[in-house]
Amino acid sequence: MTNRRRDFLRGSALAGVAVPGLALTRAALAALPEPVVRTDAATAAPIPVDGSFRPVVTLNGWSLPWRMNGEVKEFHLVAEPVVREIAPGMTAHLWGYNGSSPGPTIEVREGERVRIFVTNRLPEHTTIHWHGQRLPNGMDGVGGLTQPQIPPGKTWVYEFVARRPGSFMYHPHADEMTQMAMGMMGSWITHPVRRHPDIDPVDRDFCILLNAYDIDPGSFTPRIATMLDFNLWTWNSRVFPGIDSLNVRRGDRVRIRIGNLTMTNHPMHIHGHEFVVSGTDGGPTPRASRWPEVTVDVGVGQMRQLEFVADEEGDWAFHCHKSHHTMNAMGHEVATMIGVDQRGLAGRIGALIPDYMVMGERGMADMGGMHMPLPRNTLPMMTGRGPHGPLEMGGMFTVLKVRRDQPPGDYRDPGWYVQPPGSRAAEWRGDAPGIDRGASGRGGSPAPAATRGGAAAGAGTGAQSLEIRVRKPGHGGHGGHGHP
Ligand SMILES: [Cu+2]
Repeated sequence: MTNRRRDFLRGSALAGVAVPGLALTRAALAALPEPVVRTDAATAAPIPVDGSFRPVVTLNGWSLPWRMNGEVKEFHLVAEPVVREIAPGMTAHLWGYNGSSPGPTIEVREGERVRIFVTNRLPEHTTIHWHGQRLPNGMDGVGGLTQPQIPPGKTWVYEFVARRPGSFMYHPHADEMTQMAMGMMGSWITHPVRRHPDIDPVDRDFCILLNAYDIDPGSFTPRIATMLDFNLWTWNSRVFPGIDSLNVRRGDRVRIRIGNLTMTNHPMHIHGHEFVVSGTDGGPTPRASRWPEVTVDVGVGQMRQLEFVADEEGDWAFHCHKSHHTMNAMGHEVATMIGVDQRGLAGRIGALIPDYMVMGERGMADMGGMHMPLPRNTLPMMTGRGPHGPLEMGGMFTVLKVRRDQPPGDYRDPGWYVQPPGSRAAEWRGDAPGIDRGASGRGGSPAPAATRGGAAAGAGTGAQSLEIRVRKPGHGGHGGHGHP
């Protein structure tokens, strides 16, 4: 956790250098709230407030400071190009707000009048749509339908009352395919003004936007025409191991607000606990409609609030359950080589193709411990190290860290969990009887596969015959990650 004020100052200075060409004069800016900018990807401490609500913690993000102008809460968003660290070792050239992608989280109280100044420093026009809000039609931010687009260099003003409490999002409704593929989005939280029958106070309140990018290894700018074949599955424009852990005290009531602005659904899964969905972008769910889950699908354009009591100590995986979404970019044209004896193959092919490398003979786990030469500005496909070895994860994965001694209100990483002696899975050292395959008629274990040719391997003879087809057809034809 870093000092916010210092970061803001440093961020402002950096942004001034990185994004020249500000169209506003100094005099014009004086009438607007100072645009606060933050460019680093550390999780910021919750914004200090007067105690009227418990602020959220945006994972690898921050909440936007405001100015009170009479009874009106004023914010200033600046749509602009940003440089985002996706994880240590890779940065992306994105578009965002106030120095970051996603933009800062906006936090208000139910019933407040809110005024948002939006300055456009992009090379093309934009708007902001306030996803899920009740507001006057002219404030809905749909370019061409409810307002003309905001031209480059101009500042427009939105103003409405935050009428209902809940978890919302904001994003452009102008050249959407480009602007959302480039990272323009943010979270909006409206806290209840008083105790709401369907909203419980919580001890920790986290906020995550699911997004996705298609950035070729070695390049910096997303391909914006991609519809499904993204290769970086991100939370708040970060991938594991760049996503901070969720650090909580044992017994804390925890809320995680998750919005999905990717082009596919994400089944979000938490280990070791059951949660309920306490709200959507439609508002708090009635208590009678809640049931325990360990996975909830967050559809495209949806928001889900997960809530649970963190009563089991440990390091618990928290991830999207689509296994391709917990991996980073790679060449997905790779053939499945499981079961193929590749001994000697690399040398023979290497004579034809320098730098050729065989992989995946025993599954892809070999990759987790492998140090492959990578192009500049990309990440290993399966990476991260835990206390017991390689984690073999990337993308939409992080860790929920539950500790009895995590101080209240302290969000710092407590390090890895030390399991009580004798409570971890371990190697069996007793007798191991053979496997009786009985009725299968095959009798005994199949012999190890021998390689013949490259495509199919015949192993054993007669009743033990087992044919393994190892080259899977049709890659790229069913929503994979490859670039056709
Ligand atoms: Cu997913």
